[in-house]
Amino acid sequence: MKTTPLEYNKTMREKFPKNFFWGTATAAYQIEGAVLEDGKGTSIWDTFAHTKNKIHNADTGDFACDHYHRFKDDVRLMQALNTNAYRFSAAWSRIQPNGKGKPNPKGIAFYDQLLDALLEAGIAPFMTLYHWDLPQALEETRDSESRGGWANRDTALRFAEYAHLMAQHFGSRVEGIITLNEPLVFTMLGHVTGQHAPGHTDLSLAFRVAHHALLAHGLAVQGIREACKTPVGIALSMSYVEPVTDSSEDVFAANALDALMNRLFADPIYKGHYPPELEAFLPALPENFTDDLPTIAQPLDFLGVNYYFRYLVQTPKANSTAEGVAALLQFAGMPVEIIPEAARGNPTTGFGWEVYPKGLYQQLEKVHLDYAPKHIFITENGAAYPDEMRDGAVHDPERRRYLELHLEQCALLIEQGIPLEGYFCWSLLDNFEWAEGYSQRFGLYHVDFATQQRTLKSSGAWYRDFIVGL
Ligand code: IFM
Repeated sequence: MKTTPLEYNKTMREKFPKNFFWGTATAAYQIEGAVLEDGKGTSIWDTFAHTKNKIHNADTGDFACDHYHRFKDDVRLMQALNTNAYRFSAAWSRIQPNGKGKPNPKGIAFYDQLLDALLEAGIAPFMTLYHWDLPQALEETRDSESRGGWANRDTALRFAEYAHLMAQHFGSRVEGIITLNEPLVFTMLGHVTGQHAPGHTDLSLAFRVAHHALLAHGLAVQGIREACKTPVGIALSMSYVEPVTDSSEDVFAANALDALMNRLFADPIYKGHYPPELEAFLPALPENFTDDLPTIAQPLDFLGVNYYFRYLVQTPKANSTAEGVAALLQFAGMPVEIIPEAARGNPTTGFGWEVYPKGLYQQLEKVHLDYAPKHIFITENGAAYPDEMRDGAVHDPERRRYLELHLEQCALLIEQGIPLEGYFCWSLLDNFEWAEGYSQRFGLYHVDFATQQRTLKSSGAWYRDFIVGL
């Protein structure tokens, strides 16, 4: 007899353990708004979003989802989804307006109240300390060679102080602390391609920035451990990288891209060295960088993986001029051509990203073999589609299917004994999608940004029912 979709979902749901964390994820600048309230300092994203021609439609996060004023209602929305966990980030410049010194009591009070609401609702909080909104004052603090922000080593030391104070104050009430979100993305888009804050386009900065982010992470882990016993991890963006053929050239190209996209941060953290494939870049690292490697390689309690899509690559067929990350590799004699998503024959999301659930399995299996993290969480997974409100409802079957297919891979990973212990859907709400402004909607709840009305999408209703095994 044929299994109905409902029966199929029930069987799949049963593969997840009882204590699995079912969550949603957000980030401060993308949802909070209130960018100048209660003593908050400006961040590089406040500055960047107000710079001409940087953001689609000149959108900014000034109001975003107004979560700063609506967080209690938003926690009720999480409860209505049956989630038992929530991943959010703290805005560093709410806590330390200039990135250093005494904490701002009103900034602390906001996250205290958010935690109260979450704990009262029975939702386990996972706090990310840095989701890209560096205090502007640190971007302007220069080293002896006039380098600011993450290119300045001092930023790593400031981050460690901030992490320590956050752990002292909030540590005992959160389930997990995530030091950095997707350092690769803020390194590359913020410093190489210039699409994200602070908007630099300097290939030579990339490895310096990456190293300081890694050092910031390592020092922060030490500081957090001094202050509390809460589990600590990091959230890394990872995409399975596959060669088009198994020719040695294509495999070489895939390894090079994998080293840059998946191992630039994970290798130093888990193995204490940079990926051997990236040797050509070692001269771009700060002098004496090897002295920092033991600090960077602090043992972690968990690894967070943000998975959205894969890369399909080959060695370039003709002499091509590459851009962004591919240009970095080409520069080091490792030419890689990424096959356009639309040419791969699989469905793509509204953002143009290939829907490739199997890559989630393949990448996590690889992570398990390469690094053996004690606990793994999918700290982000989700899809943007051009949702439309019709007669008061948003019907988004493609997002539902995306979630279903990726959760199916999670169930398979669990069956294989890979310690996957939580899934955080990106995102709770439609929100400010960085350079894309409000044009890309990732939420399980639709947000009407003019009225701030939230409406559960049909994918959200599916996730809600799946969580309780309906
Ligand atoms: O919105 C972002 C998030 O801030 C970081 N990870 C990817 C998401 C979708 O692009």
